[in-house]
Amino acid sequence: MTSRKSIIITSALLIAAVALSAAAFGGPRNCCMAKKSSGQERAQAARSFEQDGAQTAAVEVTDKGFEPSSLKLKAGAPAKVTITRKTDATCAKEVVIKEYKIERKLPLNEPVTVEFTPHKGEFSFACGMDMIKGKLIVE
Ligand SMILES: [Cu+2]
Repeated sequence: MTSRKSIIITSALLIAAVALSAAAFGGPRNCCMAKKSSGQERAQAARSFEQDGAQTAAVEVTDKGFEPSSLKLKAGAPAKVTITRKTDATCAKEVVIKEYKIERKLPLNEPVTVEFTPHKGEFSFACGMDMIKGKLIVE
């Protein structure tokens, strides 16, 4: 093999490797496949009340998904749920609560507070692609 040929082969291999890794890690559709169900087992309830009767809860987006992944709220009282995205490692860069028609972008490390008055039932909140999920339990 001449050295010229091996240079050509080496650069062809490099280009192929770059293209492959771009395909594997590039698409936002791939980003939360691996994280899909993690965080679900760690369901904890988080609830507190402000003096004016509004209930507040805080959720973080970590590499495990939404933490806690389950929130308990009281039906009929205004709720303020603050979501802070702490990681770039998942695709949960926005939060969607379909039942309450809420869709908000989650800038990194910036608390975003959504307000709604929950009614009784169980509702999900999720990333924009409905892959990383959490649960609202309203009693
Ligand atoms: Cu997603």
